[in-house]
Amino acid sequence: MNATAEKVTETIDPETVHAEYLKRRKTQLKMIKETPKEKLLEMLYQMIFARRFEEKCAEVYRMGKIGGFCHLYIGQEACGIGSLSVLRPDDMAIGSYRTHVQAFVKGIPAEQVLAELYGKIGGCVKGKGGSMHMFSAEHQFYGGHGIVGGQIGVALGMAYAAKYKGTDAVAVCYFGEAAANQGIFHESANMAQLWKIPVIFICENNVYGMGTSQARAMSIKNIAKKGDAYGMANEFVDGMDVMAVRDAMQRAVDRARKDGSPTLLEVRTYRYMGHSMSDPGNYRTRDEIAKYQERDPIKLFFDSLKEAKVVNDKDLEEFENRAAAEVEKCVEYAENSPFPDDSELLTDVFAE
Ligand SMILES: Cc1ncc(C[n+]2csc(CCOP(=O)(O)OP(=O)(O)O)c2C)c(N)n1
Repeated sequence: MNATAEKVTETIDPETVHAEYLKRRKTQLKMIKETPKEKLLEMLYQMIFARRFEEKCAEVYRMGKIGGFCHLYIGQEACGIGSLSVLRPDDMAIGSYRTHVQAFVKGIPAEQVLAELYGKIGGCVKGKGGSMHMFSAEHQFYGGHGIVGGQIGVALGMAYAAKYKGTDAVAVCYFGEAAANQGIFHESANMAQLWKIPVIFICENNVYGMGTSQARAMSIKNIAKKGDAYGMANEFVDGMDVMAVRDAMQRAVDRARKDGSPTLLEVRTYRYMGHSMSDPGNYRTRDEIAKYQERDPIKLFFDSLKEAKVVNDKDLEEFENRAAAEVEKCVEYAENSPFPDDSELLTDVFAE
């Protein structure tokens, strides 16, 4: 764990996190200079596309096109995109029910993610899983899990399998801060460190569970420190800074590939929307949301790239137009895909 992380985690206050961000701005610009331009542009585009995709999900959900639960990732883009940016295609990822973005960044075609939300046969699991259950073995994306923390033990098994087979692939596991209170987190952390299992635990601390703030539900503020209880490498990460997420993730991946050592990253972020589409959000104020939005991850990244002369305003406009057009293509695909046939009810239930 680094020393600055310790200081930042003492508060959830976005102003303090921002002050730390300004202090490491020079390092961030240096990192930008050292990263291939195509990678930077890809990440910026993915963040913009992710935002437009999720906004579209909200829109079509309200129109009654999507049934069941729907949890959006708006505000958290830097976490999924920064972390997945350092993975190889054979590395594995798994998450909670808030994983539309991780699913398509890991390689599942975005139109299949939207069709899955629509419950259509063209969805990545033929419309049988819906918003919470994106999955593709081909793209090494293992869900989509509705049980809070349930994916943590599965991630441990996935990473163990990679080690057992003698590959140097790693598994990354996303979960919310509320899931870090679950027993499965502690049992998995203990075993991961004891057996040197190449898993990277990414706790996406978006400040709230369903409607309960971390402060009301957890006896400590510093989730990264929970790794200390198991002797596990851990870091606090500014989750609104995509380069900081990428940087911390690179360290975690290097550690895991070298000798299987696991890492716990606490990525401090914020969700702009309700917990799910049915959450009116009465537990927080508009002012609070606005305060976090001042550190919008897309804006922060664009400003840095602009300062480093990697992009300009025209590029941004072009990305926005391209993202809007691609999202429309996803809608067209989902709308035109049929609902599954009744005969599909009995397939994919048990392994053959
Ligand atoms: C074992 C279990 N308990 C309770 C629930 C109900 N539930 C669904 S989401 C949620 C809050 C989880 O918050 P967090 O882990 O911080 O993730 P976030 O939704 O903020 O991404 C709860 C309590 C559940 N799905 N599973």
